[in-house]
Order: sequence, then structure tokens, then C-alpha cells
Amino acid sequence: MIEVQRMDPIGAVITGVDVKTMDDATFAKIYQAWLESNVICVRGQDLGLEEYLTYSRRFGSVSPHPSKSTWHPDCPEITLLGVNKFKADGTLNNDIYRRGAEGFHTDGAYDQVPFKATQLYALAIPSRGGDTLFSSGYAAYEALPARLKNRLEGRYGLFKYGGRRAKNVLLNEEDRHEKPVRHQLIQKHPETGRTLLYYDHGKILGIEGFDDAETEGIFEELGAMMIEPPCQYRHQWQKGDIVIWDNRCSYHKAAGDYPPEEDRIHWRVSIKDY
Ligand SMILES: O=C(O)CCC(=O)C(=O)O
Ligand SMILES: [Fe+2]
Repeated sequence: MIEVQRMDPIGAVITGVDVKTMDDATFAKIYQAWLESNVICVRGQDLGLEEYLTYSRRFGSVSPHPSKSTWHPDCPEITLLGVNKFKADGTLNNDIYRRGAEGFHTDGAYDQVPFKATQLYALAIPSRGGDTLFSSGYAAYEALPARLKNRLEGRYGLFKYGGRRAKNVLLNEEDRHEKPVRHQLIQKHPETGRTLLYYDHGKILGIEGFDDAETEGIFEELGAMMIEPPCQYRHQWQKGDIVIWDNRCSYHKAAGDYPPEEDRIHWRVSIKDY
């Protein structure tokens, strides 16, 4: 029997299901829990590549990540996290080891249609550290001072992979020159209808309609809140966990703190709407 344990204020942990054989009514409960909780974990799964893709496609279409160098060699729709962590000279490659650990962010903001969801399946988990931290975009909106809410309402941010620091080493050279895209900073979630702040300090380049000094001031205010928003759910991984988060209304970051000599490996998929 499916059991959904809701965390407060966000997150849910689901047990008692096998995603390979689950019926539509059970999946509907999972999808609903995901919409309501921003991020959910389905525990105790044992999946091959195709089984993982089949389950992922229940949420939407699986789309290859622009970082081609980290694609699974047999399957471009799956990105490998934590693989090839050491360089040829034996030193730690921090772009792999600390991927996603630089700050709270939302995946795919550099895309005209950002990823609706990101899902990770845990194949190997270190003995300590390596958690993933989450924070809600609804809570971020609610926490904004009224003055900022008013200034940002109807405004568009410009976003690009790597942002102002042009941190794009995981991209091949030919993929580094995409144009910035525009996203409204205050949005309504397309499924829940709730208002949220859409922001990514590591990907935003500017805000339309504000001069450089005004934009910088807003970045500073938002950045102070968004680089370290309160972590509202901290996922401690178990092997066999599938975690999916809603990029439309949440921020996340990797803790980036596990013993580097140990394995921490995930299959990661990026999901868009059908
Ligand atoms: O490895 C993690 O915990 C999360 C990394 C990340 O930011 C991502 O996969 O989008
Ligand atoms: Fe991420």
C-alpha cells in the first residue's frame, strides 16, 4: 500500500510502491503529492535504464541536458552525476564533485521552456554528507518585502547558462553561445495557480526595465535571500531513492560535502511538459 509521509513545510517521502508496476491511480497520488510538496522521494526502487526512463516519462517528456560531456554513454536522456570525478592527473574535478553545490538554483532557467522537473535516481550513496537541500519559490515570494514585490511584478529577468560568471565548463564549446532568455520573475504556477518568485542568482544576467545600478541593487537584495534562503527540506539519500523536484516553484542545491574518495552516483533526467 502506498504511504505518503508529508514533511513540513515542503517535501514528501513515499513508500510502499514499485514504480515499475504501479497503476495510474497510484501514480495520480504521487503526482498530486509532488504538486503539493515541491519535492518528493520515492524510496526503495530497483530500476534499469529503460525502466527509469519509462517512469520518468509519466511526468512529461525527458529531454537531454545541454552538458553533453556528462551524458550516459548509452543514453543521452540520462545525465550521470558523480561519474569521472577525478582528472587524469588524479586531482578532484570540482565541476563534477560540486555540481549543483554553488548556490540555490532552478534547473534550465537558461532555456526558453525551462525543465518542469528534474529527477535523480540514487545508484551509490556515500557514508556521510551528500544531501540535497530544497527551498520553496512560493515561500520566497511570500517572504519578499512588499516594496520588492511591487518593483518586480510584471518584470522579466534575462537568464543564461553560467550567468554573469560565465561558468560553463560542463558545456561543449559549440553550446556556449545560446542567447539569454526572458522569464517573468513573479509567476503563477501553471498547475497549482500559486504565486512564486522565479529566480536563479547563478543564471540571471539582468532585469528588463531597470538600469544597471537599480538591477544591481535588486540582485543584492534578492541574492542575499536566494543564495541562502532557509533550507526547507534536506534530503538524506538512500540507495534506490528516486527524488523529483518541481523547477517551476522550488530551488535546490547539492551540499557538495561528501568524502570525495567515496561514490555518490545518480542517474538524472530533465523533464519538460509533453
Ligand atoms: O546532486 C545533487 O544533489 C543535485 C545536483 C543538481 O543541482 C541537479 O542535479 O540539478
Ligand atoms: Fe540543479
